[in-house]
Amino acid sequence: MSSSNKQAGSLNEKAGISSPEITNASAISQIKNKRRQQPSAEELISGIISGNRTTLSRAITLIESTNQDHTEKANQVIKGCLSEANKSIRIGITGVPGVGKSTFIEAFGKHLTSLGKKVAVLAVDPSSSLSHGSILGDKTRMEELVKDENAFIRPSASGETLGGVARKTRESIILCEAAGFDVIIIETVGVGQSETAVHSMVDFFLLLKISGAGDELQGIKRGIMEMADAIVINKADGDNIKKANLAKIEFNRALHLFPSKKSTWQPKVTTCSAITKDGISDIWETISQYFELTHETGYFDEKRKEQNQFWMIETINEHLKSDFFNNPKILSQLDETKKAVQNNEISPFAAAQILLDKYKKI
Ligand SMILES: Nc1nc2c(ncn2[C@@H]2O[C@H](COP(=O)(O)OP(=O)(O)OP(=O)(O)O)[C@@H](O)[C@H]2O)c(=O)[nH]1
Ligand SMILES: [Mg+2]
Repeated sequence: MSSSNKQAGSLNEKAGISSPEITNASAISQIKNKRRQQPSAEELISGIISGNRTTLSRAITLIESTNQDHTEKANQVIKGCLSEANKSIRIGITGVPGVGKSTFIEAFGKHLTSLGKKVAVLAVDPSSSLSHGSILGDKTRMEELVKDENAFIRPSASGETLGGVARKTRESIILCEAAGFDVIIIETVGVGQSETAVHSMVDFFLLLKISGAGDELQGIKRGIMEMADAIVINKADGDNIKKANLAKIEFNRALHLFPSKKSTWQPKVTTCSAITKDGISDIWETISQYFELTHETGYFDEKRKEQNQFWMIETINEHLKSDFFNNPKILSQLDETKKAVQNNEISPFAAAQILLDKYKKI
């Protein structure tokens, strides 16, 4: 074997297969062109509604695209899916890195599919544009769920702003619901403001914790405790069980100090192990109780309506902001104005006003 052959051999697993003689170039290019053709909005809508996961993935990619043509098509698809959506339960899951979110979602998701539910897992993780999506790297942690035909797992959209990433996730929820997924899980890492964004797009918000050195409440943001409909202390297995039970008592005590929720739901604290699966089915029981209560009181629909309004305003905010900061006339003056503010030549408020006035005239 010559040395060049050896090189080729080390780069390719298999030698290339030459084209059979009956294929001709024009037929191949025709097939390739057909594959390249993008499906129409109608085709995407009917594919999604029939539960085709490949079409669903394609449509989500369209939502995530920043190309203006794609945005218009994505909007058509969302519109077409809206009437089919809304029949799901949306659950937000947050917790600091390493708490066991992925392992928990694997165990919880498998439990749900074993009950005949269809589960979609989406994420809001604005940092994922750097880390390439935490869920993607999680394929090993969610090994079983990834293979489950009743589950759909999609990593976080990458984007510069939390608002942008969150909006894309929210639109993806609609498509997943239209595709027949009845439980939508939205995962977020418990850092930054992403919990607030996720809280505003789900029906039930679950905070995942682990028992610490006894001082459980230390370092927990009060706002997150207040948002939680359930606090689940994970890794309650082996030597950890006792500590987890003590943590449960402490969290329960703390939760009683918060004012009661508008939903009238009293947040629950439970323990579980995502590894041994102990306590996983109880969590679903708790969530089901929440849905029973909020459907009965009408709070479920009321909250969704409020969330829709919130997202409308958020979308306008995002749009205006990006339109302003991407405007060439604003951009050309922004640095200079920033410097003037830095040098105390002008107050930040007056400087902002000048730029805003300029923008309004554009
Ligand atoms: N003993 C025990 N270990 C667990 C449990 N759940 C998760 N782990 C372990 O904790 C580590 C972190 O779990 P992940 O599921 O990756 O945690 P995560 O919250 O998704 O982490 P990030 O994706 O980095 O935010 C892994 O080594 C898991 O095996 C559990 O219930 N018991
Ligand atoms: Mg993870």
